[in-house]
Amino acid sequence: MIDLYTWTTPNGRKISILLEELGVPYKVHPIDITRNEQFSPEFLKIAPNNRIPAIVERETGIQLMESGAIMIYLSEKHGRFQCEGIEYWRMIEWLMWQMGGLGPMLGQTHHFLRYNKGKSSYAEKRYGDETQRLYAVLNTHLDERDYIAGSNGGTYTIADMACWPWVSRFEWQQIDLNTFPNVRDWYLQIAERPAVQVGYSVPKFTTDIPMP
Ligand SMILES: N[C@@H](CCC(=O)N[C@@H](CS)C(=O)NCC(=O)O)C(=O)O
Repeated sequence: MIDLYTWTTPNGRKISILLEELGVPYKVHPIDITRNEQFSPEFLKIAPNNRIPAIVERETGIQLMESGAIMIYLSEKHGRFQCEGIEYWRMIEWLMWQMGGLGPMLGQTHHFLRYNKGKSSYAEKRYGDETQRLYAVLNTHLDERDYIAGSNGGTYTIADMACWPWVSRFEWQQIDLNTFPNVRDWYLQIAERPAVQVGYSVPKFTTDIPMP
């Protein structure tokens, strides 16, 4: 049994989607980051960086923060949603790309293009341009591939599950997904998965999965 500490954000949804895909039992503990619950002393014992998501595995007592580490741990433990050989490293490469680039940059884009529009034209241009660049990189990578890693067109892995919830906020990022057709097709294919549809609404329903 996994205790999942999460909120309705892309980083949180990565883990609920993975747990749904794995079919692993888990108990959801909502941490409302709009009410600063991520700073509570109880949560800080599990996640000292005061960010969701975090997990506790009851059987082993293992506590983990950082969505990338959680995804690697769970997928390796269950031997699923992984690649082999060099493609394992391709998967890790793109997981790191998401953790170091797509997530942090698009997070800034949400701040400056959605929540604080008009406050800084410099930041709007910087993060808007970077968002376009990152989508173009993913679009080129998905040319002639169905999934981010794996041979022969790719296989659905944690690299896809890590990137997908960030792309699901394309409207917040002022991205027209139709201008990145490979990303759009990849996004729509993953959106059809029942586990993604359930995991998207953890810890609670906010909206239907956005459609381009
Ligand atoms: N690198 C971390 C980032 C986690 C993160 O930024 N979580 C956000 C929600 S998506 C959060 O908890 N924010 C709370 C805050 O900014 O205080 C991960 O991937 O787990």
